[in-house]
Amino acid sequence: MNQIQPFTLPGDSTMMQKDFLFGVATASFQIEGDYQHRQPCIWDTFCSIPGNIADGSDGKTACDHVNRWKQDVALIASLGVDVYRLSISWGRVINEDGSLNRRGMDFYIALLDELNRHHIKVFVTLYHWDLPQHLEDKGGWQNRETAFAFADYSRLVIQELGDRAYAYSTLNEPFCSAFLGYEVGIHAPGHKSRKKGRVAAHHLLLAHGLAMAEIRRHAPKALAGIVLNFSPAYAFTSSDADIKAARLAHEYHNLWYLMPLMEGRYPDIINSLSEAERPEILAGDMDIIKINMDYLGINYYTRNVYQAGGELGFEDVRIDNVPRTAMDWEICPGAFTELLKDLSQEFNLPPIYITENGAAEDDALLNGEVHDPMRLDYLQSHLLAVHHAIENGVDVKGYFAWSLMDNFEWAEGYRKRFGLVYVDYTTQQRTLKSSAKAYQGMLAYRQALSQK
Ligand code: GCO
Repeated sequence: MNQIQPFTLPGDSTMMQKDFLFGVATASFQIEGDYQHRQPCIWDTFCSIPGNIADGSDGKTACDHVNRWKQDVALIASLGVDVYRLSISWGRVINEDGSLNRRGMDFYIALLDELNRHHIKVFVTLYHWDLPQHLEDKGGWQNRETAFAFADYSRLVIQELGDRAYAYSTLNEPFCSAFLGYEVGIHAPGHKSRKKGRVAAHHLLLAHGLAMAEIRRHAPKALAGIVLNFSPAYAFTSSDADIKAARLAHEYHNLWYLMPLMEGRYPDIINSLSEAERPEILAGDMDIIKINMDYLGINYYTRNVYQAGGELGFEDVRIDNVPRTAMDWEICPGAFTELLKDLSQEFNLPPIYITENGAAEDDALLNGEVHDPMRLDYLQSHLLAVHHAIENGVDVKGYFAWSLMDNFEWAEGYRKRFGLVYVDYTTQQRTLKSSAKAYQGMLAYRQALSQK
C-alpha cells in the first residue's frame, strides 16, 4: 500500500508543542480477558443473558491483554504516544471481602512500570463500568454504600500505584453507567427505571467526590479528575419549542453530571421530575461532589438532534443525508469545537483533556493491511476541531484516540471496531491500520520538530 499521509495540524498549533499530550485509550473489561482471576462483574452477568449483546459475545477473552500486555505496551510505544489511558478492573484487585488481590494488583504495577520505562505517562481510570457483581447484588449504584466501597477500593489502588500514574480519573462517563445501565437498560446491569437512573447518577457522583479526596491524600503529585461524555444537543428546527427541547436534553444528559461537579447543584430539569423520581440528596453530598479537580476529561463522538415532545419535553430526531460512522453516529466535527467553546464559556472549567474521540468502521484485513479511510477523515477533522477550540481560547492539554485497538464494544460486542490497531480475534494478532500509521506519522513529525 502507498505511504499513509500523516495527520496534520498547523505547525504553530499548541497541539504540536511537546507538552501537549497525545495518547490512546482502552478500558479493562473491553480488552483484558483473563476472567478466571477476577471477581465476576455486572458485564459478565449482562453478557450471559441472551439478546443483550448483539453478537452474543462476552468479555471472557476479549483482546487477551492480561497475557499479552508486554507486547501491547511495545505496540503503544511504537505509535510514539506520550500517554496511555487504561482502567483498573475493580474485581481484579479487590476480593469480595474487601482485601487486596495481590496477583491482580501486581499485574497493574508491572504494566505501569513497563509504560513508565518507555516514558509513557499513564492516565488511570478507576471505574470504567465493571462493577463487581457481588456489589450489584446489594443494590449496586442504587445503594449509597457502593459510593463508600468505591472510595475504599480507590484508596487501596492509589496506595499501591501512587505516582506511577500521572493522572487518576475517578469515573468514566457516569451518564452511561446511570442512564444506559439503570434507566434504559441497554447496558449492564440492565435496569429500566427513571428513578433508578437518577439515584445511580447521584451515588456515582458521590463516589467521585469521595475518591477524589483519596487521590489527593495518597497520590498528591498525580492529577485528579473525572471523565464525562458529551453529545451536544441541537434543535431540529429553529422553533422556540425545539430550542427549548434541546436545552432540556442538554440538561438531562450532559449537565446532570457537569453541573454538580462545577456548581454543586443539579440542573433545573430536576424540578420537572416527580418527587418519587428524584434522588435523595443528603446534607453535605453536594459539597463532597463539588471538590476541585485538576482537569476535566471530555469524551466526544457525535451530536444529537432533538425536537419538542416526550415525557420530559424532548425527543431524539434522526436526521437523514449526513455522514455517519458504523455506529450510525453522525460525523460532526464542528459540534466538537462548539461544545468545547460553549462549556468553557458557561463554566469555570479546569484544564481539559480529550480523553476519548474516535470512530467505528467496518474494517477488514486484506493482504496483511487494514485501510480505514473513514476513520482517517474522522480523526483528521476532529483533531482540527480541537485545534480550533484551542485557538478560540479553550484550555485543552491532551487528546486520546479511542481506541488503541479493536475491543469489546459493550452491547455491540466485537462487531464494532474502534481501534487504530486491528485485532484478529481468532489469532489475537494485532495489525496497525492506516489510521495508526497516520497518528504515528504525525507524532514522529512533532518529535522531529521539537528536536530542531
Ligand atoms: C465510552 C467508553 C468506551 C466506548 C466508546 C465507543 O466512553 O463510551 O469509554 O468504552 O467503547 O465510547 O462507544
